Amino acid sequence: MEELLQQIENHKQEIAAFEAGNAEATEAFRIKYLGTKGLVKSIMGEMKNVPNEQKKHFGQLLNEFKQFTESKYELLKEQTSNDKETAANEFDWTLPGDPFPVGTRHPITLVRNKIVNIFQRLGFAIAEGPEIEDDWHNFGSMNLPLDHPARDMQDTFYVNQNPDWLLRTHTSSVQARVMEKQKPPIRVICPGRVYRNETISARAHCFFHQVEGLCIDEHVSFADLKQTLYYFVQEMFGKDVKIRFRPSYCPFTEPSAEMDISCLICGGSGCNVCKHTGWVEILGSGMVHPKVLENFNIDPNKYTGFAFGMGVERVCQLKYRVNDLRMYSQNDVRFLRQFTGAV
Ligand code: 2U9
Repeated sequence: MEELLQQIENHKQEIAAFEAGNAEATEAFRIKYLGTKGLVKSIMGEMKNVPNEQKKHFGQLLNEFKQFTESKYELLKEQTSNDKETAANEFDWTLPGDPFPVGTRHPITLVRNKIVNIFQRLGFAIAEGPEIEDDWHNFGSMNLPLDHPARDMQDTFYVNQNPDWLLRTHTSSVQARVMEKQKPPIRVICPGRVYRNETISARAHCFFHQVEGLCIDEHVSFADLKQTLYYFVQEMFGKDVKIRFRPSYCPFTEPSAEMDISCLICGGSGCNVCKHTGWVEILGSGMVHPKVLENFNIDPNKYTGFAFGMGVERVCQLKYRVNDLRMYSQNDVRFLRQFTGAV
């Protein structure tokens, strides 16, 4: 009997030390100790060899051994059989979700929207038109003579099938279409892509984006032009920025003037960006040429108008110091991402 007691003690130690890494090991434990041919059953079978006067004492010991083994099995089962469920219960549902990568608006879009929005607040309506234009809307009606260099194949993309068709070189063609349909008062802002036959470099591209404006009514003066553009600059670049006008030449405006703003980098004291002049050019403008008004049956003795045009890339360059035009169309996300939340 001593031997049996020793055996039970050894098994108890073995069982206590048993570790199950997974559900299969727990099942192996069950078969080994609690199965129909398992150890507990076989030790129970030893009862028949125990003398009668010791049966009660042994019976208690064996039952205790059986319960000990069963509770160990329950513990192993809990530890291993519900692996997945346990993992799910331990997941912290309050953690923030995985970031969802979203795109950003292109800087040209952001700046164009900002420009357009400023003029909309002044009562300008947005007008759009086709990128493939005819000679009249792009050049003829704009008072560009037949021998004007802009009309040259070297400067303008013509459509092969029809020599009268071209890729618009400015969005003035949109204003031409507005004037065809609508009579004064006219106040439109025309954003859009334009094309010019240029060799691509840091400073030139074969397409870029313009915003042009046109305001025609009775008694519209150069003072209106100046105040409108001054408001635009203050909204776009801030209240401290100064403006100046320089006389220039443009076939569709007379008089014409280029507008500079005080250099945003040095504030006017002189730096590389403004070539030490304190000023940078931002747009072209002028009073609509009487011939252009006549081309659309608008009486130049009754109506006057001002117009202006600017390159969106140029405004973007001044605002964000982009110094290579090619960046706008390379779609390098390292460049594009920098404008998240800008403007
Ligand atoms: C109509 C009449 C007049 C639009 C104008 C400019 C002056 C001008 C350039 C600025 C830089 C083009 O993008 S750029 O290369 N624009 O200098 N544009 S006045 O004048 C118009 C437009 C439409 C019917």
